[in-house]
Amino acid sequence: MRPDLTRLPVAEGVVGFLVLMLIVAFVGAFSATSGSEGKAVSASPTSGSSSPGASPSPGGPLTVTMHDNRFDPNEITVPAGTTATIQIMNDGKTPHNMHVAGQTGDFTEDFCTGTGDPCSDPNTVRGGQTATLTLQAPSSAGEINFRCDFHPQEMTGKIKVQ
Ligand SMILES: [Cu+2]
Repeated sequence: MRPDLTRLPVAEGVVGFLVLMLIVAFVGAFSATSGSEGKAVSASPTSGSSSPGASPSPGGPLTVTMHDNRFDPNEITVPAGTTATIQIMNDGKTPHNMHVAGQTGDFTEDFCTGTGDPCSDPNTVRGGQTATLTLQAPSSAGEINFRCDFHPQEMTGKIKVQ
């Protein structure tokens, strides 16, 4: 009992000092790493949520479905000064086309026989067929009429340039 009593306080003191040093070292190391990790975690959600969610919507595809005899939708919005590609689908049984008025606001020729007006490609879209129309939107805001040359009275629409 007695030798133990004399040695233990010394041994305990040394061990205790070493343990204290280890605790200080670990606490310092952990606080340093957790601090940097905290910054990394808090920084990534803000940078990740801000930009990718907003970008896909403005450049989304423009689609127009042609029925017998109407456009759906019959009003399209296109940003000014951009080149828009419109995907067209004829969901009806009879042939249709999409013919956008020229720069003067008039339909320059029937069935897009000239080169002036933006028209669906192919110009005659049969039932079940698809087509595309590339439109160079003017740099200023306004409205452009479009129509189907097969049904020019009832099958019309409007492109809003914003
Ligand atoms: Cu039509």
